[in-house]
Amino acid sequence: MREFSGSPRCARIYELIQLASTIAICGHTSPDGDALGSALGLGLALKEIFPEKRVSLLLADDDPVPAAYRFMPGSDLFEPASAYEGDPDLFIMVDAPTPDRIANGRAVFERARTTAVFDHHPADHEEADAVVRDVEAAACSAIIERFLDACRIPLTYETATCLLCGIETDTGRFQYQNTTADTFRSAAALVDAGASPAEVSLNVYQSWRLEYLHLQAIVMGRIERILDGKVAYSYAYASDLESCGVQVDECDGLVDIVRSVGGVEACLFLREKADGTVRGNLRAKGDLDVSQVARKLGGGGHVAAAGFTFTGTIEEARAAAEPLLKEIVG
Ligand SMILES: [Mn+2]
Repeated sequence: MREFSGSPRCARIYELIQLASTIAICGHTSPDGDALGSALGLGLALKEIFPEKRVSLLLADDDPVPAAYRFMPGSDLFEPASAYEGDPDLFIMVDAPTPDRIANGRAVFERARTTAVFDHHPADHEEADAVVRDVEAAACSAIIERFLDACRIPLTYETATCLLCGIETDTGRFQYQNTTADTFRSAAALVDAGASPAEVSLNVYQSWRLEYLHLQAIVMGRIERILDGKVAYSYAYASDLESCGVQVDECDGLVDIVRSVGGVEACLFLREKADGTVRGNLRAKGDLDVSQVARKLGGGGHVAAAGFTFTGTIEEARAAAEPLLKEIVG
């Protein structure tokens, strides 16, 4: 066994990895760059260093990997958790606080002999045998980078690219309040290992489909300042996505457009879903805690970036969220 210089909780997960012959790794439902990047970065590294182990990369949902993230090396290795029939020796949940956030992955989590978590979301309870939770970390991918470093598992171009994508997307290209010197230290280690910030940016932020940009124009055209100008608000109907020819998994960046309004302290973006519910995204630009609002509406997330799903119309979701936002913006 190699010498271990990480924290005791990291050491415990490394021990579980060494003991396991079959390992399944899964990130949260409706995966973003960090959920996919964390799972891939960890999975590719473990496959490389433990070729004798069977390492499976699972998707919480039955949907394919969103197009923007298919450039990540190994993204074709993902399989839907619903199609995974084994009982893995170890299930590693990444970028998700509790198994209720990993949709179909939950059943595999429950069948697994041992379980571990790497995550940076707040959690009110823990369900795994070993947990590395750092709510100060900008991205789960940064936690994985530190874990691999502590385990002295060398980074390859492939692993580093996936982890850099996770960090770059969860920090909004190093623009959000979660970006710290430690974030740059992790990113620097990944770039040293061969990852290219230009390659990640080109694929994630400079490769929009024209259809998406036209939807973005509609959302921009609807932005208004509410609550005495302290909150920017906009929305998209399911029919807008349909008329523009945009897929749901392309819409993650729309909230950032609303967030970019000068002088606001927070923003709310609502997107009507085909199933009659509304997905709400909240962002804070300063010290406000928008996760409180999301939690009161049945959702959750980080202090500065949170979300919820509302049953009803866009107008009803706005009416429910506005008074809760008023409480925090004063
Ligand atoms: Mn994340």
